[in-house]
Amino acid sequence: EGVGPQEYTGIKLQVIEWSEEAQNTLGSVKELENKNIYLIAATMRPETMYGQTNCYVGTGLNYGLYKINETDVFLCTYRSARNMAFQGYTSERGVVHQIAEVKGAALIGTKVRPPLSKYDQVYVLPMENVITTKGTGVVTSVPSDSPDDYITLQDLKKKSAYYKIDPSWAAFDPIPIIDTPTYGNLAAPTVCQQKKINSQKDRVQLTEAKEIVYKEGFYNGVMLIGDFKGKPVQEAKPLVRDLLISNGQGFLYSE
Ligand code: A2H
Repeated sequence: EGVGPQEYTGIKLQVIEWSEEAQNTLGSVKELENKNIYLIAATMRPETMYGQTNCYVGTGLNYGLYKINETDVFLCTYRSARNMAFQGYTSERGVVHQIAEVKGAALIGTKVRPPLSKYDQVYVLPMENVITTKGTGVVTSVPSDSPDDYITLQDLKKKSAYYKIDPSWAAFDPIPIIDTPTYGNLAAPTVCQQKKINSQKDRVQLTEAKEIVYKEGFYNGVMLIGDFKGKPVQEAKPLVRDLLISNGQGFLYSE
């Protein structure tokens, strides 16, 4: 990718209820009892958090549960937990304390609370293109403004049996959160339809769609919802990031 460090916003999605498989492996771990456990997603678009409809993990990836302090546990990749420890988020700087390990596949169907979203509970679902070397390995899904998130959700709706999910977990509709002059208020679905993108395997077209939707949203988008409704996206972005941080629902994460 580019030169220099990437600045993400870490988003805390609190676990409300484990999937059956996660419950079987993590339910008996003493060190997790009475803790606030969060899946940590890394985003470049904090202003889109009003439109979260689900959360994605890679089924083949390994995740850890890391002790942050006496009350909080973060679920993310080891690589990102180590970065967080060196960025001062653990009680002891640079020290990574892994409580347990879990495969992405076991997390599918876990219910989490996405900060700022209209939906107060959403599900963890599988995405094929989650890479281990970027962010936390957890991607929060905003299908209104991310072509990857939208087309993956469409795949899951169409082929729920193949992806081994309950159809109700993928039944959350995209939320209009940003208005754009060229692609309306659901830019990602609109551009995916215009480009006839059929699945998350259409990587080349998806890369183009991502670029188009990103530029249009960032330079010409206006917030339709939330604390900074009516403001241009460029202005809202740092304001929403700061709001998430001051609420304790997010933090700066770089790599
Ligand atoms: B973005 P960059 Cl609305 N694997 O957040 C694959 N994708 C990952 C990832 C991983 N390990 N970690 C983070 N990401 C996604 C919101 C969003 C994002 C919108 C629109 C575009 C967009 C909601 N999903 O990203 O290459 C995360 O999704 C377009 C690239 O470091 C993160 O921001 O810029 C973005 O990719 C970071 O990718």
